[in-house]
Amino acid sequence: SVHTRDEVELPPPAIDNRLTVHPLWPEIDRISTEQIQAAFEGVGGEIGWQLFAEEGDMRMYRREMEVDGMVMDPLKAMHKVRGVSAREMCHYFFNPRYRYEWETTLETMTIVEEISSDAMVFHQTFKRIWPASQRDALFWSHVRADRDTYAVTNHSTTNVDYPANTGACIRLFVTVCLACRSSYPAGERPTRENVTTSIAYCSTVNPGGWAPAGVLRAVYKREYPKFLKRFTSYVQEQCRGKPLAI
Ligand code: 6CM
Repeated sequence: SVHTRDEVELPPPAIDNRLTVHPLWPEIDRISTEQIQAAFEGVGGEIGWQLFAEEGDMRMYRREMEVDGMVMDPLKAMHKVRGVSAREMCHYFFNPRYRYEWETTLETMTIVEEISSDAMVFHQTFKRIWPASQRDALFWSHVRADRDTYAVTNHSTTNVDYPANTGACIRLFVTVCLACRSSYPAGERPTRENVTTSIAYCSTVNPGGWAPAGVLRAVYKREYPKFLKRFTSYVQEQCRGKPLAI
């Protein structure tokens, strides 16, 4: 190539290489991409999805699935929330400083690793549900903007400092995706007053060890709608009176 004396090499673009060189990155990238693509795919016409909760704009579906007698029902929820943006939703879901304020099944949360500003590893213990043993989980969490979608993906991982099934807890395995899209009237600027965010929340939990199917399904049926209603109204409350972050 021909260079004149005045030309200088440009520095590389500002990428966060703490994330891209991390050994978990290929998995984080692949699973997040898959989850976000699947999140808004319909459940309506598909065989096996049953609507189990409906309230206002919220609809929750599950597919009954058992592997070796353990309940692994995939769950999918759709919701519409006014007055908050997709970005705000994901900010409050990802950021650990708010988690105890909306997550009611949580007993403890520890930050295991801060991979980058948009990826972390968490260890969490959950409240015990009688008559099953207490559960814990170790998962990475990643927030990203992907075209018109903001999303947080959580997926179980391992860490030598947090071995599974050594204490009182049984390790559960989770894949969760909260995907959000904002909309506002064509030709208008987005404001707190005219913005609506569509949410797709998908969750699959493998309980990791014996838990009575009936109890587990009853807990999910009660706790997932409670979580989504509580979390969305928490974000609305947090955002009230603040400028819209789009
Ligand atoms: O997605 C949710 N929360 C995130 C932040 O905490 C994260 C959590 C994933 C763990 C989901 C596990 C739920 C199981 C809780 C019940 C305890 C199980 C006991 C089993 C023995 C009978 O993605 C919101 C999760 C809302 C769950 C209702």
